[in-house]
Formats: sequence, C-alpha cells, structure tokens
Amino acid sequence: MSQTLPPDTAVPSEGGYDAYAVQQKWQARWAEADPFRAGGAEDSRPRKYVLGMFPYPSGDLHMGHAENYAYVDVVARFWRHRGYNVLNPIGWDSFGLPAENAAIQRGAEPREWTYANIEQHKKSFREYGSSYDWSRILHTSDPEYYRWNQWLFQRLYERGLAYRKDSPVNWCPNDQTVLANEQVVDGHCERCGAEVVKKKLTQWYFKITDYADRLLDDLNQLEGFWPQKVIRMQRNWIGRSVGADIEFEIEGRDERVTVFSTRPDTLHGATFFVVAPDGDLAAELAAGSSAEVRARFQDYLAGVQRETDIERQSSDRPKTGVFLERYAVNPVNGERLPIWAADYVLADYGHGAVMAVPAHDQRDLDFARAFDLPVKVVVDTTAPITGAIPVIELDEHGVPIDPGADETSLRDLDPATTGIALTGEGRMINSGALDGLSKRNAIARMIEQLEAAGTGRAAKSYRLRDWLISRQRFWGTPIPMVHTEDGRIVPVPDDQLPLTLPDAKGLDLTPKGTSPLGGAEEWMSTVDPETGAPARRDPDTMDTFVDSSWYFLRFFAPNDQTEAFPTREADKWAPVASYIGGVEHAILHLLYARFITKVLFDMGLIEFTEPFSSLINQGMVLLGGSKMSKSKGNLVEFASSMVDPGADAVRTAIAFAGPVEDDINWEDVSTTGAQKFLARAWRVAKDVASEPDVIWAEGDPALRRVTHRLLADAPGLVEQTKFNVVVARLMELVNATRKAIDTGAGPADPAVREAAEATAMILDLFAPHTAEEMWEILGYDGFVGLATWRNADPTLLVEESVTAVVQIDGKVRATLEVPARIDAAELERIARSDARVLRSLGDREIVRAIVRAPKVVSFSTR
Ligand code: ANZ
Repeated sequence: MSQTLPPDTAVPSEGGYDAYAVQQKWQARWAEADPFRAGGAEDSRPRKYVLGMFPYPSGDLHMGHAENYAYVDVVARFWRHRGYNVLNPIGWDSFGLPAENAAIQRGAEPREWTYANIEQHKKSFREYGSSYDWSRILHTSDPEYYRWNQWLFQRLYERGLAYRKDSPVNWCPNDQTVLANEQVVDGHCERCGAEVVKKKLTQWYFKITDYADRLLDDLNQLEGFWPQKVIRMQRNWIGRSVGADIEFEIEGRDERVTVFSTRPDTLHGATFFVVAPDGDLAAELAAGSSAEVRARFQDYLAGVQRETDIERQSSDRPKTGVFLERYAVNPVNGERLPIWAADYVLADYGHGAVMAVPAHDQRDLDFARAFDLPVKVVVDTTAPITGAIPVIELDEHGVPIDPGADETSLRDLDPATTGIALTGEGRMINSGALDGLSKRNAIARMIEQLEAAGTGRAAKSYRLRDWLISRQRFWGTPIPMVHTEDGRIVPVPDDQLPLTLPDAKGLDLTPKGTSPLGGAEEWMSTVDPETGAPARRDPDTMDTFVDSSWYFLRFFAPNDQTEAFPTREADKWAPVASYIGGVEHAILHLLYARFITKVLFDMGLIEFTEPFSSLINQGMVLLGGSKMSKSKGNLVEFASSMVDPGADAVRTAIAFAGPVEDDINWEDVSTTGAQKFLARAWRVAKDVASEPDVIWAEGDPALRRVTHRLLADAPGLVEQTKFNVVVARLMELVNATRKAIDTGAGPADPAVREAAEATAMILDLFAPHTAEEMWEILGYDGFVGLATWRNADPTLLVEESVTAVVQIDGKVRATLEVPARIDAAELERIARSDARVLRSLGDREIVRAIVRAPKVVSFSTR
C-alpha cells in the first residue's frame, strides 16, 4: 500500500498553500537531521518521558491511532517547547494472536506479515509528522527483546512468583487458547467474541495476588493524576473484601471446610451451606451421597458448566441447586446445616463455599425462598446503634426535637415474608454472647471467639486472580523451562537465552488446542541443563501482556544485550511522566505493568513503584455511531488522509474536535475547516513585512495583548489537556493578526511579526509541518519544534480598564477605575465600600441599587 502520489496527481491546495508539498519537505528535513532524539548525559535540561501506548501492527494505522498519536505528539512537543529534554520513543507490540490468525488466513509466516506491517506503520508515523526518537525503536517479537521476557520469567520463578498449576481456565473454543480473566468480556473472548468455556489445564501463572494490597493501596498515589474512572476500575478489579475465614465440620468427612464471609457477625443466622457445583468439594460430597443425588448432581453440573460467571451471579434469574443430602455443623452452636450445590456460589472465589445467612444476604434469601429453607434473623435493624454518629435535630430555640419511637417493628420487616434481606446496620439478637452489639463490634467479637476456639480467623478475599500467562500459540515468547524425564521442571539458564522460536515453515499453526511448538520435534527435544539427560521444552508461549508489562523500561537502551534495561537511565527518566492511550487498557495492561514495576522495585532494579505518573485516556473515534474498525468496515483510510487533507489538517481537526477524553464523531470532524485555518496561518507568515530584529515593544498594543494572553494561557491549557481550546485560541490569534495586516497596524508592524512567530511556535503542537514552514518564512534557520516558547509580558496581561460612575439619588458622587470585564455584583461591592461614596451617604441607608456593569452604579437612599 503506497502512500506517495504519482507525480502528475493534482493535490488540492487551499488558498495557494500546498500542504502536501510542505509536509514532504519537512519530513525529509526531519529524517535527515533527526531533531527529536532525546538528549544524553551532556544535556542539562530537566527530563520528561512522554509515551504513547505502543501499537499492535495489524494492518496499517487507522483514525483511532491518528487520534492517540496526535495527542502524544502534542504532549511531547509541548515539553520540548517548555525547555525539557524529552524522551518520546516508539515501538511495536508485535507478538500475538491477530498476527498469527492473519498469517494463517493468508498462508504467510507470522514473522513476515508482522514485520511488513511494522514497516508500513513506521512509514505512516513519519508521514504523520510524529516527533519520535527514531534511534530507540523496539519490537517485542525480536529475540533481542523477548530474551528479556524470558529473563524476567526466570526472576519471577526464583522468587516464587511464577508457578504451574492445574485448574479450570477460560478457554476460547475459536482461538483454541486459554484466556486470562481480563480477556473475557461478558463471558466472551475479548478478541474474537466467541463464548468462553471452562477447561481444566496445567498452566503457568504469575502470582499477582501477592501484590494485591500494594496494587490497591498505591492507587492513592495516582489520585488526581489518572482518570478517576480508571482508578475505580482498578480498585473494583482487585476487589478487596475484609471479613473472616470460618471452618465448618462436615458430617462424615475428616477435614473441615473453610468459608470466607464478610459478615462473621451473622454466623448464628446461618441456616444452610452452599458449595460451588463445579468445585472439587461438591463432587466429593456428592460421591458420598445416594445414587439418586449423584445423578441429580451430575445433571445439574453439566448445565452449570455451560453458564458464564455473569449469568451465575445475576440476581434476576431464579435460583437453582441440588441438595446433596450432607450436613455441615455450625461451629458456634452445633446446628446442622443442609449442604446444597448451587451455581450462585463460584468455585474460584473465596473458598468456593459459603455459609448461607438468608435473613441478611439477598442471594441466600432468594435461594431459601425458592427451596423453602429456614430464615433466622440475627440483626435487629430497627434498633438504634450506639457508636454511629447520632443526628439530633434542634428546634428554633436550640432544644433537641424528640424523634419519638420508631414505629416500624422487626416483625413487619421479616425477610421470609417481604423477600428483602436485612442488610443494614442494627443490633445483634439471637446470637448468644453477641446480643446487643453493633455490627462492627459483633464482627470483631466473633473473630475473637473463632480464633479462641481454633475455628476461624480474620481474613481478606480478593476478586483478583493470579495471572495466567501461558498460551497455546506459536507467535509469542517461548517459556524458558525444560521438563525432564523424571518430572522435574528446570529453568533454562540465563546464558542460554534467548530461547528463540523455531522456523514457522513446516509447522501447522492452525489452532488445535495444543501449542504448535509441540510439533517442532527438533526444537522440542533438548537436554536437562542440570544433568544433560534428554528433556523436553515447554511448548507454550507467554501472553503478550508480559511483553508490554515492562517495555517502557526497555526504551532506555533498546539495543543493549547485557541487561533488560540500565538502572542508571531508569533513575534519570522514569517513571513515565505522561502515558497516553485508550481506556480499553484501563485494567489489564495497566495492572500488569504496575505489578511488574513493583516486582522490579523489590528486586532493587528501579527506585519507583508506579510506572506511569500521569495517564491520559483519549475517547474513541466513531463513524456512523460505532467505533471505527476494520471489522465494521467503517474505516477512514489513514494512508490517503495523509495526502488529502494531509497530516496537519487531520491532527488539527482531531485536536479541535472536542475534549481529549470525549468520543469523536468523525462526521463532526472538519478537516476542511482545519485546512482553511492552516492556510490562513501560513498566509499571515507570508504577509509579515518586517525582519526578525524588530523591537516588539514598538508593536500595536491591541494585537500584542492577544498574542501575550495566548502565550500566558497556552501552557496551562496544554497541561490540563484542553487541546481544543488551544486550537480555538490560535484561530482567534490568526484572525486578529489578519485584521491587523489588512485594516490595522499593517504588515510591517512588529506586533504582526510577533503574533505570527507565536502562532508558529504554538501551532507546532498540532500542525508541525505548517509551523516549520512558517518559521522558515519568518526568517529562522533552526526547527521551530525545538524552539522554547516565549514568556508572556505581564504588563500586556493587565486587563483593560474602564471608568464607572457611582450615583447617589441621581447625583454623580464618585468615579471608579474597574476592569472592563467586571461583573455587576463585584462592581456594586466596590461602589458600596468606596470612601467617597460612604462619605456622601452619611447615615442615609441605601434602599435600592441599580447596576449596569461595567459603567454605572446608581443608589437610592431613604
Ligand atoms: C455470610 C454472609 C452473610 C455473607 C451476610 C454476606 C452477607 P464480597 O463482598 O463480594 O467479597 N461468598 C463467599 N464466597 C463466595 C463464592 N465463592 N461465591 C459466591 N459468594 C461467595 O462477598 C463476600 C460474601 O459473598 C461472603 O460473605 C459470602 O457470603 C459470599 F449477611 O457470608 B457472606
């Protein structure tokens, strides 16, 4: 797909401005001079690391990328203009399924297909005018990169953070691979949309749950710097619950069973016991029951295995379950609790079993009502609670109003009749020694009791699961482990890394449930690194989220073959000051990157615990109401847009379309408007009829004020990501300059030059080619992209003032110098406190004030 036009194609030029020619000219100059390389040790400027989430090379860039990378470039260029040494690198997240699937469809090798796409992306980024440090490129599918994934895996393994376990996993029957919980959206495969099923497999995991508390607590540091929504999503994903683990005897079973409960205070109200049908315990309990129960249970289980977790937890479906004819024993009162298997209890949360307290838990109540099980109230929610802050209302004399007795009685609220569980605060009843306590105190007391009796303890539970990282696909990082004949698992030593992928030629890549690498016989057979005895390689590859969990560190020295990243450079550059990308990465990628950062911190390799100091999420680009995507067939071609309307017009139109975080309707994006604006800006520069050495102070003050107000406001606006406002203000400045040239001070006035230069400097954020062209026309040699913005002259920021008159009973008594934009309330306040006004008022009282800001205040007195 070529983006260069045949020589005789007419390119639209707007108002004599040949945007495409200008674009090509500056791209050639940038390619030659490479001006956006980050400065090295000799560079004394302060540093900023600006990073866009790196792209996945499936096909060419599209308008979603155009938006993201336009904003990345605004931020990177901005900090250069503010005098910073900016690191703004680009790389490719080039392993992964889509590349492999596309390669299978086209009968090509994943490698060839991937690298051809990367070349196209590189070309497109150059055509877009992105200001990258091109000396630091990385591709995660290069052995030079993925060797360090393998190194990282070994370090996690040494620390007990990488392990293998056999457990039910999410399985995509279409892609024929396992998926992390994060990759299952509403029960469907995030990538292909197929319904995900559970399958029992032995897989590699990273123990992210060891870091759950830190991942949660450190979110506080990001408050105000990351979008609130993302912080909330991360908190929910980690999902910490605080409560107790409680042990129950099971009749006819030696070992006790533990349940997790957030409400140990309600233990006396437990009336039955529920286990997850798909857990090991349910199968074991059913096995010890009658043949009839076993059959009913097997039937039920078969149905449950087809359900998604979402369906299982939804509150609006009728509750289902099977009584296993077994009993648990309540540790506090010895009561026998019938054990049921029911799908609303999940196998992989808590311990996969619950004590059911129907009076105080809605799910348990729904179940109890469906199967006619007893409901026992143990919290009187009508009783006032000590410890809660009492709200005492006072009457007009300051005397407390007697709230009177609460008319509602507990009998009216009986959950068995109302169907509504009592989940609120109250006082314990029917609970022996706990009676009369509030919920909070009862929880603490119950935990003490359980601990003393050795039947329970305080516990936390998390929604977060360990990160399943093995994938049964070819195009990923081989797992650097060897399986010996006597069943040991031995790491491939560091000095034998990278363990490279075999040639895909001759391998059957079509998904069939086991890794295609298993078919590479020569590759699979190896030796035990410890004994030299014959051994087999691990045929799985790593989830590509491993690749992206630390790539931001690799940019410090992407070609270094001695270490993953240099700690010294990380100290200088990291963490990333501005990370920019889509909100679709709000959970998985960001959580994994935060986790690996903390592990590397614990290893003493970096000195920070959070990778991204601030995060900018851009909205989506929509066309016809839905997200622009190849699969929906509603793409606006990136390649042709670079020719017409051209890179600058696309970037400017996107930035102008609205706030960064809002979705953009492509129908509302006016690239024509942007083209016209850029042509106007360029023409202003052409019309300037003075030399660079003019004396600014001699310029027209009205135009200078517009220029300096923008110089003063632009930095704050960019930092608040109000890019659309900056474009609007640039338009205002260009219009004011045009007016000054045509009907005001004239083209030779120093203020006109000053305005045109400021325009070029700030326009560089959005339309760098046009800005460079203007800068050259204005007589400068260097790149405007490297020029430091001028400071605003404070004397030009003082607001224009007007004279207001103050009348008292029709006579002018005072005049006031006030800002032209003063509002009525402020003007009245100033008038009322003016010494001359007070003097002429004497002891007369003002009964009426009429204010016409900014010119007149008129008081009537009595
Ligand atoms: C008894 C109880 C009484 C509970 C009560 C709640 C209210 P969160 O807050 O989401 O962490 N539970 C425990 N393991 C479960 C599983 N594997 N599947 C489904 N539910 C499970 O929820 C914790 C509560 O969810 C636990 O506290 C338990 O019910 C239930 F008035 O125990 B509770």
